[in-house]
Amino acid sequence: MKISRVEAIPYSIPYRKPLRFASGEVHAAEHVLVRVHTDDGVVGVADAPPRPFTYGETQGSVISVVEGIFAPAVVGLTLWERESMHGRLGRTVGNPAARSALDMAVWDALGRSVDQPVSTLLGGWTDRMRVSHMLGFDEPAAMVAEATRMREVHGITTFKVKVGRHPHQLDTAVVRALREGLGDDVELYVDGNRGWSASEAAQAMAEMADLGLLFAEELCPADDVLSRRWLVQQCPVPFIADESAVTPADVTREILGGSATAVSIKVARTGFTTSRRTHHLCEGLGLEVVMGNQIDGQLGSMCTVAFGSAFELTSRRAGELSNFLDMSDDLLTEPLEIRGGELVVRPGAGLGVEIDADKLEHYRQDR
Ligand code: MUC
Ligand code: MG
Repeated sequence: MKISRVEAIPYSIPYRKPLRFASGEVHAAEHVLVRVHTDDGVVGVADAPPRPFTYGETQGSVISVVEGIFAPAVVGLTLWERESMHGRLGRTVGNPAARSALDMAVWDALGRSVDQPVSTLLGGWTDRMRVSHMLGFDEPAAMVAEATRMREVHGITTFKVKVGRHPHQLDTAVVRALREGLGDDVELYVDGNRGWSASEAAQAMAEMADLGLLFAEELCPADDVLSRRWLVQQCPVPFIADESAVTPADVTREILGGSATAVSIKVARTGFTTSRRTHHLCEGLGLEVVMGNQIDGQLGSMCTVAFGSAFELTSRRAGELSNFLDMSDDLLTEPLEIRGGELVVRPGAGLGVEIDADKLEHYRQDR
């Protein structure tokens, strides 16, 4: 059960439809597949989606830190020694997607070794999550049409709307069109990816006051410290910290400082080991939690549902689990399916998914 080798494999899969938001846009899943091998032949996998516009990582930096620093730090540890691993990886700052993929691949390998699903090892609260679909920037009619199709085809009734454009009326018009087009039964919330100033955000929230929003997320930069607190104080719905609260220490700082009142947990940047700490912290503080999406493929989405379904708090709200629907292809042997607005944990050991060797061969970029 000792870790004997770690691989970091770059691959690229085009998106059918790019996702556009205030801090960037994604046209292809240029990710790194991390595989952890043990001396008794078990292989665990997870995915690292580098997001340079949020955390500064690139495919190259993920491969470099995994191969050069993280792999030598964990080879020789057993799969049970996850806290030792966490401590060793913690000696290197930053690199959240690289660290998380390695952590989750170890959990997958552990689950396979003991023949248990990762979600059971983590907590086993339920086996499914409701799905929230993220709507990227577009014209109001196109965004209403996409949401309508998601409801008809997949049964999704919760939508996160990307906002943060200028003038802000571009976005408030979309949210109004969604509410009018989809009716009162759908849940709507907004994510600004730091695109507005605090005063623009306050104005936009006032203009959307009658639209029954569930949450507001990162409407202005957390680095605008005092104006962000001013905004959060007057926000009529929970204000989610996403990219401003990556580590548990960030969560503590942002929440106690009055810069957010809810938290997005993304396993793509905190793995399972640190996400568990964040979950416990949020539970202790009495915060609402949303399972977020780092624009993940199917493997990353399976990791999110494995974690989100493991606890009552993380499965209470719909999780952001559907970005993979915009990809032209993926790496799993059995594609994920969102049915009745839900994504269900695969029953097998570990993450319950297998990588299709032919697809990986086709999309990998290191050959
Ligand atoms: C999100 O919730 O912000 C877009 C940028 C990023 O870092 O994650 C995505 C989704
Ligand atoms: Mg966000």
